[in-house]
Amino acid sequence: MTGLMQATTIYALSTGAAPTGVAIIRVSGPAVEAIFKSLCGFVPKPRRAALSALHDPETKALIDEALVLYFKGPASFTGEDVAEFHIHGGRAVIAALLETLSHFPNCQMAERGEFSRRGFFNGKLDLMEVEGLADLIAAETDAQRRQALTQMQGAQSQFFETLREKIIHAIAMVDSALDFSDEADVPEEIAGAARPLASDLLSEIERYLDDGNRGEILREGFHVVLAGLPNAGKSRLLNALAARDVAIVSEEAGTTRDMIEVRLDIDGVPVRVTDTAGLRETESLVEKEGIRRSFAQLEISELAIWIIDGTAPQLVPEEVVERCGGKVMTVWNKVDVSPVPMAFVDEIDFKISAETGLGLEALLSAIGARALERVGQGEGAIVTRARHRDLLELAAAQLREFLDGDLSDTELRAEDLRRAAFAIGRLTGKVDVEDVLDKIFLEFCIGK
Ligand SMILES: Nc1nc2c(ncn2[C@@H]2O[C@H](COP(=O)(O)OP(=O)(O)OP(=O)(O)O)[C@@H](O)[C@H]2O)c(=O)[nH]1
Ligand SMILES: [Mg+2]
Repeated sequence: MTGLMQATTIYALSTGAAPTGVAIIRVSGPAVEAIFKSLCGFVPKPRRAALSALHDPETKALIDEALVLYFKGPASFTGEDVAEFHIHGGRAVIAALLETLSHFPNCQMAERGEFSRRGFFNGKLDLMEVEGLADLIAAETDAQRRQALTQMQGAQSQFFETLREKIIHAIAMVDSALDFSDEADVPEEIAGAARPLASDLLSEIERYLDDGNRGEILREGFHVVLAGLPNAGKSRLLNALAARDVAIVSEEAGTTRDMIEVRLDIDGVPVRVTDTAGLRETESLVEKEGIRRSFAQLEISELAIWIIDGTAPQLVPEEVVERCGGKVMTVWNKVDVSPVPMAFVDEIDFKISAETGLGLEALLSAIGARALERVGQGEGAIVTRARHRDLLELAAAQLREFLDGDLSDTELRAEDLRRAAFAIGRLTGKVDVEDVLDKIFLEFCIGK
């Protein structure tokens, strides 16, 4: 596969949608030096910026004046020869250079994530690092940026590599027992010596897994659901939190049916707030479906905010308490027209007016505090995706099999450990991973 890929040279626009002040077109592959010679008339010194006119090799017409950079392989992002053309970011300029590049033999437009994919195959970055890079590009808040950067720099990869080496060490211990297979009890004793090691490894993995999903929640955003009876002011509150008009607000009960989500950045922590359909008995099939979805959202949320309509107050329904347990926060709305009566004072966490903005700041910082407590500032999470969790769980299950298994069957026990090592190896891509590659690299936009 690598051989085939190296035969082609790929190119793509690596910067955002035109027009921009500067646009960067990146090229990777064996034709890079030939391209420099044709377009610039020379090959720039590696890693030295040079100013050059770019000429179409066929018509000799001037395309643009550019800053050109050469990264000679393997000291490049992809591990191959890489060129960067920093051109003026106008649509026609970009189109002209891309068109010119397409005329070079074996030169084609890169697919999504193809630069990173080549980097992976050439050993420039492992899968955890690739995912970290994808997350860094997607990061919207500071905590997300920090988490992604740590992963891209290989912090988790190192943990997993050490873990895998220790498992391999345990495998070697069990395998060596096979040499004594004709002597009574000796193999069992030798293989048994690997048990404390496996048990330590299991505890370590369990520690990584038992993190309240903070890394994954930080990637996706801490999920807050606004729920309440119709007309409580959920949509008004969503608009106030988003500081723009995202949801329809109306005095008609049953306005909202579809989930509406806004993403907030509260002191660097990403928070997703979902507005839902008001919960009530209804004959409308559409509204019923909306309510079913409201409950589903409430259940998967990290924080459920129950909004009480101050002008027609009712306590949190039993069903909501049962389904959401300790994650319900009760908010009295419309305090501008209905102050909280004594009977409700102890029942509510916050009083606000979504209309006038009263109390919103306190509510927002309480949401932020909950989110921060749950996900942290983007430091220290080992597991940041379901993929990591699944593989670690698989490895843990295999270690348990080993610990619970019959030691006299040495070959089977070695196989348990081998499977555990394989699962860990798949995290960084040390072992055969074809099936996950497409999924990971397709997350990228073109030019990454
Ligand atoms: N006075 C006052 N009115 C409010 C306040 N918040 C919302 N309202 C009004 O209450 C009515 C209902 O508001 P919505 O935000 O549409 O209520 P909802 O909870 O989204 O309702 P559904 O989508 O039908 O479930 C509208 O007429 C709002 O203007 C508030 O803090 N004070
Ligand atoms: Mg609504």
